[in-house]
Amino acid sequence: MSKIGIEFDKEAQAKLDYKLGTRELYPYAGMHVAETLKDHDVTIAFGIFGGHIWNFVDAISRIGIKNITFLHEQNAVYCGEAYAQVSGKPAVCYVTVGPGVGNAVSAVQQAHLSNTPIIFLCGGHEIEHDKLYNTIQESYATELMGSISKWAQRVVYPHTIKQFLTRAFKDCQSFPKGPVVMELGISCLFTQDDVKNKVWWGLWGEHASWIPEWRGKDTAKPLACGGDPDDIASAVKRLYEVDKPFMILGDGAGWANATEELTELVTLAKIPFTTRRLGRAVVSEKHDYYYRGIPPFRNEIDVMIPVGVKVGFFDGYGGGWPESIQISESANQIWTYVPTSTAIIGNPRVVARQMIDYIKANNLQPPPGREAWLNKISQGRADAEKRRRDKAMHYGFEHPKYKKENCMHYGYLSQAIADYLEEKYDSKVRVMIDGYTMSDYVMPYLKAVRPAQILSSSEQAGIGHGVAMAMGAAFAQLEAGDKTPVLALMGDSGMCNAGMEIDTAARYNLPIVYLVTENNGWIAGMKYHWYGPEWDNLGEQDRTGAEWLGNKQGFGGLAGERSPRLRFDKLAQDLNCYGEIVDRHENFTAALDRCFRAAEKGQPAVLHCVMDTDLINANMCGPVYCLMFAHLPWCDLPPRGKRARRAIWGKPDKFAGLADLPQMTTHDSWEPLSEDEKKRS
Ligand SMILES: Cc1ncc(C[n+]2csc(CCOP(=O)(O)OP(=O)(O)O)c2C)c(N)n1
Ligand SMILES: [Mg+2]
Repeated sequence: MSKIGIEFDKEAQAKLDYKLGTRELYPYAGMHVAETLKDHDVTIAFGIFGGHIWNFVDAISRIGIKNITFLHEQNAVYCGEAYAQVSGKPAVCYVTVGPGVGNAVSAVQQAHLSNTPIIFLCGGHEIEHDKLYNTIQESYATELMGSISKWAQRVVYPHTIKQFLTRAFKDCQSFPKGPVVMELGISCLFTQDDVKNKVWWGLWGEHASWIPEWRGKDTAKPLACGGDPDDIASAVKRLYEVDKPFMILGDGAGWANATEELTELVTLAKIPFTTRRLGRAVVSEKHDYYYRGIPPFRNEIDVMIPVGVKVGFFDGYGGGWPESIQISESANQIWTYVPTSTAIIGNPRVVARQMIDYIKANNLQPPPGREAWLNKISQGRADAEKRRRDKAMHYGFEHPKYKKENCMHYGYLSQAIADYLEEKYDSKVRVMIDGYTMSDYVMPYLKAVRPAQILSSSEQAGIGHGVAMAMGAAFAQLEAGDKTPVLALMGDSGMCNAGMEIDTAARYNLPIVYLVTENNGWIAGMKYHWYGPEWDNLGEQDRTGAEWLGNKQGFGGLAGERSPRLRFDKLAQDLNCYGEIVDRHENFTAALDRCFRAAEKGQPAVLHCVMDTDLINANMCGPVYCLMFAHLPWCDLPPRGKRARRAIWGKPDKFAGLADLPQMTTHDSWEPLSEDEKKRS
């Protein structure tokens, strides 16, 4: 056992020639924090120190927990989120009061949306100056974060720290999981423990608030519940009546650690399935019954079984779903807009086991029509895979544009990445999804074979999180003895947003490859669809080349274009990472391989990929974005914007004026723009 601080070591204290507490603060608030973390098997904590929190940051280290120091609080918490998702344990993140709390907001919000358990510890200013705005670093974490956490608590007395923190560990892991904010302010630090004797005269003693290891060896484990046996029976019976069930494994299935049980269930009951987010590869995506996404013949599905799925925006709120059997660990995530024959509240691992037991006890056999359904699914999967590969190759190095120009196509890269990961790593590499354009192309190509393999910003749909999430995934893997490199798919602007943090990845020798799809800014290609080549639809002052405050701007618009373009490979090299740049398809895989080799040796790598700047995420011209751009007058739209708007919203009950125009079809977002299409109208 490594050396621990003397304040945690009773034997060492006995040998001291003075009484602890006469020459220093003892006991102190940080001790209670550190001891509670230790009780909950915490091994690592992520954050940035500050005056108000040194007491617990130091204690965390002195008790033997590893501190990871970041450059920006946002990244410490993003890192914690991925660490929790990969390790299955709550992450501990800490920030100082004021600026630290402010900087952490986006990431705490994301963890709240992704239902990830985080113990978020922050400092607090002294209560006696509340709302006077006359002290240093005033912040109100409980108010600021009240709506983006499961529970936000200001702890005032040191003797209550263990009680609140122990409860925080229990609550953050109960479904729906989420971050718990604990503000441990100056009052906590400088009030002495014996205040309880002064206030309550010690009426209830220590145990009234806290007992050590309240659940014995299970203290750190999440609580789990099973389903109502009557609901289990009716769900299983229904599954064995119908020919064409389809299961969706979501976040809740991932958190439940249900690989063994769910694999047995889908195999035994012959249920085709797809996987979402943290549910990806809870059952391997190489399983025979796997289908990527919901099949195009979805109308044939007769019973849908969402398991731990947040049926929301990204599922079209379940619109058009048939009868469903919903399984979730919390009533909070049983969706009342989904037509439901049975709703089971229970941990997916426990519920799957209950269902298996019922099937076996009753010796049930799937109906005869099930085989044809399974065949259809597997044929559909093979066809879709072939279609995807053919399409990617069509835009590969034989394509005239990429023979001629030094830039690459997102579709080709998607296939090349998936092939590389399969060939070298049996598709076991964890992938962080960040770059907006790349995310649209790459998702169907990635294959996952182990849980928490494809991580994203979930409903937050942010950018920049991938830099530190890759670090969290790497820390969790390394703790488990797994040195497989982690791949972060970054957009160039997301990389600018958070990319200095690769310095931290380098300091801790993390095996990460940052693949940056550089397209000269924030989706620069959108100008050809909605604005015009010179950002013509913006005000004069924002157009390309406009003069402003006496200076001629090299570029204009909204995308942050620049000339010369940024060089992430050079930035990486200066930050002690490996860096390369690649701009041709035929050189891509070898460059990617060199980056993985560097990462394997513990040097984070950055692969700057020069992309075709014309290409955009298909959603930019899909129904939602066509509405987001519906304010731009038709007469001002470039050709692709016109086509998309006419094709999607040109309906008499929507835009009657559009409906009167001749019909148009939307373009394929994979197809590079022609010179004509780059014109304004
Ligand atoms: C934090 C945050 N700010 C703004 C947005 C809105 N947004 C969505 S995608 C995008 C552009 C992303 O640019 P980049 O990271 O370069 O990726 P690209 O799509 O260009 O590949 C923006 C600004 C967001 N999702 N998150
Ligand atoms: Mg970009």
